[in-house]
Amino acid sequence: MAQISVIQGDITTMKVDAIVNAANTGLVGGGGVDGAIHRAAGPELDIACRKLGGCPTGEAKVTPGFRLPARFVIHTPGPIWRDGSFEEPKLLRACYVNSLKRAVENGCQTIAFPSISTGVYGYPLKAAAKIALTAIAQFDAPLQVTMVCFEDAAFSAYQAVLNELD
Ligand code: AR6
Repeated sequence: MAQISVIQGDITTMKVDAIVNAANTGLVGGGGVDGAIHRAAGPELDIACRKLGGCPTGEAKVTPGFRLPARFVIHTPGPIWRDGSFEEPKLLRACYVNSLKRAVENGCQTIAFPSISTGVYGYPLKAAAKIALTAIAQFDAPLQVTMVCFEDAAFSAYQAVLNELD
C-alpha cells in the first residue's frame, strides 16, 4: 500500500527520490509547475526532455533531476479539461498510475506529485483530487507519496478528500 500525505509548498524543494512534472505532450517545458521545475533543474533538463520525443497524455517518462534535490523527474502530461466526456477522468488517473509505475521501476521509495491538470489545463479541483488520491491509495507498492499543493484552494481540496478516504 502506498502511504499518502498532503502538504502545501513548492515541489521543486522536495528531497524525495522523484518529483512528478505536470508536463505537456511535447515535453518542451512551459509555465506553472513545469516552468518552476525546469528553472530549478537547470538547462540540462530541457535537453534531456527533448531527447524523449514527447509523451502521450496519461503516460509518463523519466529524466534525471539534475540540479534538483530529487534524483528523478517523472514527466506526465495531464488531460486538458473540456467537459468531462473526453476521457479526462481515465487519463488523469493514468497519469498517477503510470508515474507510480515509473517510480517503482526506478527503485524509488519516495515520490512527490503536484496537482496535475488543475492549473492551465482547467480540471475541476475537487474531482481531480478524488481521482489522484484514489489512484495513489489503490496503488500496491511500498511508496511514500506526498501531494504538494501550491495554492490554498488545492491544499484544502486535497486535505478534504484525504479525510474522506480515511
Ligand atoms: N510546486 C507545486 N505545485 C505548483 C508549483 C510548484 N512550484 N507551481 C504551480 N503549481 P499547472 P496543468 C501548481 O498549470 O494544469 C504547463 O505550461 C498549480 O498551482 O502547472 O497540468 C505545462 O507545460 C496547479 O495547482 O499544470 C503544460 O502545458 C498545479 O501545479 C500545462 O502547463 C498544476 O498547474 C499543464 O497544465
